[in-house]
Amino acid sequence: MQIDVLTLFPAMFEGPLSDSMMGAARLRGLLDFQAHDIRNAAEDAHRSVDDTPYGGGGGMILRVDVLTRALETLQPAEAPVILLTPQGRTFSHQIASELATHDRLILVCGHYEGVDERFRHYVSDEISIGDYVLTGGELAAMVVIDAVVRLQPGLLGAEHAATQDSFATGLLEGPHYTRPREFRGESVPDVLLSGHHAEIERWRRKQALRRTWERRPELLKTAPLSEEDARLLGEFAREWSLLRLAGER
Ligand code: 6GU
Repeated sequence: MQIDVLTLFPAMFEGPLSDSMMGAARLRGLLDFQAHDIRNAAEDAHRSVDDTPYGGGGGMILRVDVLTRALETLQPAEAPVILLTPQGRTFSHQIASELATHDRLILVCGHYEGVDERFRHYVSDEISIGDYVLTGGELAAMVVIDAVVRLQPGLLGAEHAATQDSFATGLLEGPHYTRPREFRGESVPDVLLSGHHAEIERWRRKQALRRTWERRPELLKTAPLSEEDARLLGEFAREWSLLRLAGER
């Protein structure tokens, strides 16, 4: 997959996209990443990319002529152009899966107070990574890139296929354990040491349901659930109301 980013701060991407899984994806040819400096598209002597807003008010606005010139150095390209902005649709696993189906993405990082409104006609999508304001779109772009690239076939081993992820299954994952078997008096649950694969799978499903029920109950409305799942949830609900009656919750 090819990902191009238009940014005023290309150096911000160096560490995050060279290390760990993103670095591995690039070495293995699963990610062809390039950051392009928007300032290279500036034309005046001062290489200015932004200006004060018409009508007054504070802050600086990225210029539409500079942004489109930067974009057109990458085009024509059959690729979605995604503007990172707190006004975009909120990023999710579903959006990551959708973006992962493209061969190429172009991400544009907004900065300062925002971009000239007329630039919106040149983008196909606008994404935010949550309801808080960052100083620029770069960190958001890196979040999107990480979530999309880790879905590329061949990056994760078959054992940790992305299909088992929280949000792919619609549930949070249950607890995980590794050595040591006992730590400061706390042991690993016996079932995990039993070698009974079917029982372990049943236990894991139950734990995932419990954790989701406790922490993100709204996910249960849309997660695909079996009859056995529904029965387990009924069990938790009864347990919980008993605890409440006993004044423990
Ligand atoms: Cl995409 N950009 C900025 N500046 N702030 C954000 C964001 C994006 N997503 C959440 N906050």
